[in-house]
Amino acid sequence: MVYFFSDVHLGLGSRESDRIREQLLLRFLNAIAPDCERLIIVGDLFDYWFEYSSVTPKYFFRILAALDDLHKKGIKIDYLIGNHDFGHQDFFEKELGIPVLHNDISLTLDGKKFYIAHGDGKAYNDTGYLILRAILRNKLSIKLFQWLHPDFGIWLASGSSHASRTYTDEKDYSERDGLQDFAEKKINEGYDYVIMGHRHHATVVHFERGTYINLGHWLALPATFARFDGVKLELMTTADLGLS
Ligand SMILES: [Mn+2]
Repeated sequence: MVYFFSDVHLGLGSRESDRIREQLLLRFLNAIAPDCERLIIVGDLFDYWFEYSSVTPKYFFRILAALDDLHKKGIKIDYLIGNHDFGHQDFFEKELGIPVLHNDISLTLDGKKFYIAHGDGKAYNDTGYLILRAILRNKLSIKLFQWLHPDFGIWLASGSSHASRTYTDEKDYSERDGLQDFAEKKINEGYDYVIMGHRHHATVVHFERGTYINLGHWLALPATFARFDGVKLELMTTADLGLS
């Protein structure tokens, strides 16, 4: 089985409300471990992530330990970053052995072609956001950030995460959904499945030649995720696994 999830946004809101998401994700990782061969995280696992040469955000250690356990059990994990959790250096790669991917993924699983993207920058009129993203992810901005005290730096990072949310949330998706149109384009190029997150709206759209799934989010329960069993891709909820 290959599992996909996105938009858990760990670190969002009060510590108490965040613990609910954290516990659910821990139970989810535990529940899928027996049959999971590969886990693909499709962005915004964290509401903010910013690391220094010797410091990482402290509230995420249980999740990091759980991912480390899965990886040690031989489960391949791919972590595609989103518009919130982009401040990575080498911690995931070096300490956990989990690659952090900065670009969309194209891969073939059991003969099916998958196109996987977080989804930011895919809506219409997203040029302003793409510029903001280029600045935030710029190597020099990240270097300058390194000189700030971590408490201040992470406070700023969670602030820019808020700005990113406000920016992308205020997008008018009502007339046409740029993500869905993007998915349709990819399917017409020959992909069987397109998987994205970011919109916080779980969706399954069947086109003539393929299917688009938006993974939804973990900010309300039950949380949503997708599973590919080698034949079909399904959108599921944590309630389907007996978790709520
Ligand atoms: Mn996002």
